[in-house]
Amino acid sequence: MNARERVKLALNHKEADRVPFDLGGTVLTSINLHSYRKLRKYLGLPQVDVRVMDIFQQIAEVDDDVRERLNCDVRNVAPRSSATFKIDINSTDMPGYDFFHDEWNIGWRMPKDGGFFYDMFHHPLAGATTIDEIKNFKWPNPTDPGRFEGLTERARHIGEDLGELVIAGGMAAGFFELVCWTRGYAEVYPDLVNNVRWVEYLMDTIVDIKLAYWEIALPLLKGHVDVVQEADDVAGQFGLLISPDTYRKLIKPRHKKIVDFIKARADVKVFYHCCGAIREIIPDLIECGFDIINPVQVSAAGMESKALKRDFGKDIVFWGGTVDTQGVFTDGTPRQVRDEVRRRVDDFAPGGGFVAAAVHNIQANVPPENIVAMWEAVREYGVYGEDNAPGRRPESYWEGYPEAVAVEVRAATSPDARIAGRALTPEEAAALIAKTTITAPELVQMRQAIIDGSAAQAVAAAQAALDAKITPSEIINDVVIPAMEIVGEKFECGEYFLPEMMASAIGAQGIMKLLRPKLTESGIEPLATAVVGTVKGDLHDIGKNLVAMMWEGSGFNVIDLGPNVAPEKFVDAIRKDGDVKLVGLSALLTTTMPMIKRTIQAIDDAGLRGQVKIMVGGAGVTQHFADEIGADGYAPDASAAVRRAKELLSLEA
Ligand code: B1M
Repeated sequence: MNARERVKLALNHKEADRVPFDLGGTVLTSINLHSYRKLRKYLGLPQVDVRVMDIFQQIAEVDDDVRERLNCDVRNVAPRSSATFKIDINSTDMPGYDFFHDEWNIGWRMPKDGGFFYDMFHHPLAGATTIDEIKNFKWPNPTDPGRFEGLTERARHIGEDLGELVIAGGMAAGFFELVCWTRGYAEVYPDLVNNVRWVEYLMDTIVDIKLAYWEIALPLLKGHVDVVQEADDVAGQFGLLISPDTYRKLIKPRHKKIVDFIKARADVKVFYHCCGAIREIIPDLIECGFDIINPVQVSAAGMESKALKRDFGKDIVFWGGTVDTQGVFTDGTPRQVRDEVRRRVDDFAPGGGFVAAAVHNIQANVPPENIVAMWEAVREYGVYGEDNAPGRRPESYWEGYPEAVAVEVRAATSPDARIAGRALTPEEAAALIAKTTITAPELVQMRQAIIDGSAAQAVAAAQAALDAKITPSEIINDVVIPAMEIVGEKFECGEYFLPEMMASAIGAQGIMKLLRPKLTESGIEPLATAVVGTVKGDLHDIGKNLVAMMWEGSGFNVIDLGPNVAPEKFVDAIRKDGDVKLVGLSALLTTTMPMIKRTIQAIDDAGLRGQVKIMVGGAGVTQHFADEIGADGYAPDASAAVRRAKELLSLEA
């Protein structure tokens, strides 16, 4: 049986000779350049000029010698770049960074010092308000002939000469990802609440570009390609980023359109990549026609492997999920990695429907011995056979196996999980409203506008309240803060998601901006001054922004240093303001979590530790981690971050 036959059996929910293994088969199951070099050395293979598979993510094209050694079963066929566009990296004009603009005019940069990836710094449609701006935007040409050069021949070679499974990537990322990248996350999420027509127009424009590409590519690939790859991140660590309703109304119909379009033109399976806690929409993904999900982030809420297989294993293939990359893969011993893989193989592999791969690209901090331990364990425990196969092990097989892998499995079973969210009951909502005592119509209107995420109306109502001689402190204490508490409750119980919360926070921020000069005039102080940022090397800023907005909406003066903030910048900011009482450090990557500790150390070394309380958070951060590194507080989400900040500073909650 060759590799292609093996994977095809798995994709058809049948057991082959063994579980197929993927490393480097897609841009989402590959390996960071640094860890790849280390892996080659560990395997005793000669150092080579490592080719970059994806410049943005700085991942390696896995060479044939590694593929042979690790018996990789999948290979990617990707379009070439357009004949009229070439990436031009500029290393001089942005101090501290290499940067370039891609063919969507999205700006990407990578820190020269200690950077592992390129990340976005420019969103070309940020600030756009009209549909004409979308129409007149210079979109890439999906039918540029350069893209299709040699596509058929390369796919044929992989499938027929090499006998490996052929997976085709598209001309760009997923449609919703491109919406986020061209517009900017900070604007897209609120758009989903109060600029829906505009954002739908943008979605459709991008879907059409993608389909125009597939219209030409699929006839060229037909008969040679087995899987087509799509991706759109719509989930975080503890739940979906957008509500299931928003997914169903705005994203799902377009996903279905793309899948139908592809399947009408080629007999392929469609692979869907979405990080995080997606359990709630797996039935929707199945309805859309997706056949495969990746990366199966088993450390996210509700993504427990056994339950996923039990509930969805007949209808969807799990491609990934073999080892928790937020915990055991980086922090564990090879023995722990083997134990984790053994458990995941036993959960996912019975009856086929499983392609073993790490959760997402292997990051720069994963030791090579753990990568090899993962592979060995897949080979050892993933053999299908009569007696000792996954799902058919005798009792004795599990003797001596640890009850649970010693390394913490993060959110999967966490009480912070926000899956299966529910709306506040009318009684709960009424009880929250009853806590506020306002009656003036401007204030009642303002409260409602904040809760509904109607920023312009909220600010207009605040202006009307000022005109009616209502004082700024009444507006803040009786309306803004209680309204944001209600928003926080709705978020925590799972009624509100990122878009609703951001839209509300924008309203609250707008009011605070309006009131700030008046507060200064009347000598009214903010609750406290806070400095917040995502630590150096980490460019995830959606969660940090939300925390900053919620703090601001709750009466704090917030100095937001942005993403990728070096320890000394935090120190400078604390010194410069002189009145900072709270420092917020956010990190989402296991590679950058140690930077939180270094930042705390820098604040300590500068003699400022006694002056501030330090709160930490982010997808992989836990209370346990916070305690270990000596932070004063941790919060799992932005709403809890407000409560925790007030507790830390002994302010009235
Ligand atoms: Co990335 N990413 N990403 N990513 N990304 C994660 C974090 C990942 C868990 C996905 C996965 O494994 N499947 C993974 C990390 C794995 C690991 O650490 N081992 C990962 C990876 C690997 C990467 C890259 C390395 C990909 C690659 O290989 N190149 C790359 C690195 C970029 C970099 O930082 N240098 C990368 C890039 C990106 C995008 C650019 C595409 C995008 C970020 C866009 C942006 O932020 N501007 C992105 C996204 C969107 C995600 C996921 C899908 C979602 C993160 C998010 O925005 N959540 C994420 C999956 C996941 O989280 N499981 C993933 C929504 C947000 C509201 O939640 O940020 O958790 P969160 O914030 C919450 C709480 O955590 C808390 O409150 C917030 C609001 O409730 N909180 C705090 C946050 N900070 C706090 C601070 C506090 C208190 C609470 O006190 C101060």
